Amino acid sequence: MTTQELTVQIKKKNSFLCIGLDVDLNKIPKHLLELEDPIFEFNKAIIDATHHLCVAYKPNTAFYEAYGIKGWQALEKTIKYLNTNHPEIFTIADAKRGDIGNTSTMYAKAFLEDLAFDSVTVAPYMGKDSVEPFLAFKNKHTIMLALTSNEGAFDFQTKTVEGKELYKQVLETSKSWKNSENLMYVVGATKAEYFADIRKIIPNNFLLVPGVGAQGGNLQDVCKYGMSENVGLLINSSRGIIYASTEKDFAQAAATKAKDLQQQMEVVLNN
Ligand code: NUP
Repeated sequence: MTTQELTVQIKKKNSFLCIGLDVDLNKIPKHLLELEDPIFEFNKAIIDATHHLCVAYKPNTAFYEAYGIKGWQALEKTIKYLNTNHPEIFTIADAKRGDIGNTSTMYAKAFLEDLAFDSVTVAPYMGKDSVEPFLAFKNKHTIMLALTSNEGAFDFQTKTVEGKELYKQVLETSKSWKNSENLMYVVGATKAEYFADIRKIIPNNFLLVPGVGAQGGNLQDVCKYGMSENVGLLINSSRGIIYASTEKDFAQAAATKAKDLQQQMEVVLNN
């Protein structure tokens, strides 16, 4: 999917919501555990109830890898279900990969070709030759960590290196990489005060913004400082939506939470 197509979807649905599919078997409704593939059944029910309210889904691969082969099969079924039934929805494999070049190529193949996600998250620590293999995939997107939502972001990312904060170095340097037009960046919703500075460096790239909901980030602040001409934001909530209820009404409860965020986004888009 191209970013233009993504923006069309955002305007059509009045939403730039990304729903995080972070399935934890200890948190899903108990009746699903009796089914053969509880992870997929949970995702399917959430997708069926919420797809009209969001433009993206983001399974974090940790929640699938933790369940071994069954988890990986559930991830594969989930992305196939999305690509078959909702091809207009942007998909993100939140895997935070990145390694020496030939290894990164294999990671990129795994997520962008074999599983056929639209995008994958990547860590920038190993530099240009670890990220460019991901960027080589046409009409796919590499979402690089810039300023993350967690407390540990202050350990390295905001430290000054050669007169500039490290996250700014990451943003600036990556702009010169081959196929950098395929880059998006992760910026945490909990760091709203940094968005204006970030937009000075990358005015138009899409930002994946986790941290709304369970981590306490503020949607309005993110929009005020982070929105670009083409909207340029995908705001993610995982636990805040998918675990709204642990009863049989869980999918409907998730839809209610998603609708609440979508309606706030609609107000922002119409102003
Ligand atoms: O900076 C980041 N913060 C973050 O929470 C980068 C991420 N990729 N995430 C992920 O977003 C996190 O691993 C989880 O999958 C999701 C946030 O989930 P929640 O706090 O909305 O439940």
